[in-house]
Amino acid sequence: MTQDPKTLPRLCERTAAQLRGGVVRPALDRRKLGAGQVHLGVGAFFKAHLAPYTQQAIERAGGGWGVIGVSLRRPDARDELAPQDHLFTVTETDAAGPRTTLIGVLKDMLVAPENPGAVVDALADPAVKIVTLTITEKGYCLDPASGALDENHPDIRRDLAHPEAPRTAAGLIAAALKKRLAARAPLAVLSCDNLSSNGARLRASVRRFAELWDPALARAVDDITAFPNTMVDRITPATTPADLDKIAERIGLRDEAAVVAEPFTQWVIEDRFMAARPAWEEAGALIVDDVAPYELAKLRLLNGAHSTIAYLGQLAGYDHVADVMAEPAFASFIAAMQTEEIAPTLRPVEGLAYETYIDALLERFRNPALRHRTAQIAMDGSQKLPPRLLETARAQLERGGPIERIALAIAAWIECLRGVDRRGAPIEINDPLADRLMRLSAEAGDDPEERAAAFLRFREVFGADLADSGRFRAALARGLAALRADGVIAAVKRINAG
Ligand code: CS2
Repeated sequence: MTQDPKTLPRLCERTAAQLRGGVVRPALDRRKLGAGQVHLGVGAFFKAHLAPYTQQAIERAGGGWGVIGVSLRRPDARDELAPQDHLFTVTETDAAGPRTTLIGVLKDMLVAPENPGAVVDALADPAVKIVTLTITEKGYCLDPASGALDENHPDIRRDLAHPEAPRTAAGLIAAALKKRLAARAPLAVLSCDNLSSNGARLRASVRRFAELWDPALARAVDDITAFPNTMVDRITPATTPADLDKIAERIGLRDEAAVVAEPFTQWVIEDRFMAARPAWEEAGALIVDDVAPYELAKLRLLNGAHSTIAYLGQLAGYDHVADVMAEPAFASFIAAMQTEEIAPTLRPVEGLAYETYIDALLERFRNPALRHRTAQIAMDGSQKLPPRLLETARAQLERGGPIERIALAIAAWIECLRGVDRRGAPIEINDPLADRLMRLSAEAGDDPEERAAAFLRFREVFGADLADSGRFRAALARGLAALRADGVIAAVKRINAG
């Protein structure tokens, strides 16, 4: 008889020896591991991507690179991890079946809103040389269209009013730099989110925050801090209760912090550090002079296609990416969009064959073992669309290239904002600008030309330029009209046929 997976003993230091199911264990001594890295935003992506890289780097090259984890908002991650002595597992899954690794690099968890001072102290500790961030696009409090710090953001205003007890990433880093300055303790801060030029943007936003608080600090930021650009990649769906049960059954212990991801993983890091760092290259990371080509290829070809799958899929009533990709009309639309509308905007780079890259992406999207929800990717469209699809559209407008499929993807996002799919089932809108966008959707009406024009005036997303592009407006209106007249699959076929 098999035991109910919910009643199995909890994973922790004491029980870890009982793990079964071929779990790979960390080859490092946790008790002796110093804390040299702080990570902001301990979610599924950190657990599935950065943590395994740091673990392998320590296993192969040593170093005191244990991680202090920080949650910027909720205590959930700490509450899951603390009873497990901060141990958790990562399970890679595809048609070949699951493979699980135990991760032991996380040493402690802090929750910023509960104790901002403790987070600032951890970030200011001179033993800490590396800060990594996965806080999602909205965590940076930027104006999505311009990419500059949104000085009117309520969280930024609050942190500027109380800079000694900050809660935003920019505020926490600035407060820590102030303390580090006295000790001249250099630091590398790595943004690992899907923003273009993520390091440069974070640097500019921290500098701007500092300038508004204490101009002397702003002038000193570059003396002690490097902000390398990075490209991160691993598809990591949110863990479901069913995943937790399945993993517990296989490994014989209950891991409430478990994550599931695809086998593929990639990390490209700009070689811009001021002090020591984990030997991530030993774990397969690429350390390069210029991340931009990798980052643009990934943001536009992977994330741009992902968002397109998410909005077209949601509108047509598909819950998972792999199900959307199983519909031939969608699959050929995505492939054509990547090949004809996105790849031509990317500069050719030695060693990066876009055709092969696209084929591999389509295969990854089809992974039948990953239950990646379209609703998860559809979240925060106002923040995601500018770097994923609108920058591509701008590049195409400039070179006179095709934009019809990109425009249909944007039209699908706009149609999702009605809050119902084409079968009348509700679509939940999760977006920091949800209220304004949904109001706009209701007020913009049904006429495709007027609806397109009304949305293009939403500057945080479309900037000032796209509203003035007659070509873009017309393509968007055609996309909206096709989705209304034909239904989603017919619209996809029609636009794809040209
Ligand atoms: C996805 C990404 O949720 C999303 O918006 O597009 O999280 C995507 O899975 C990762 O960037 C893959 O590396």
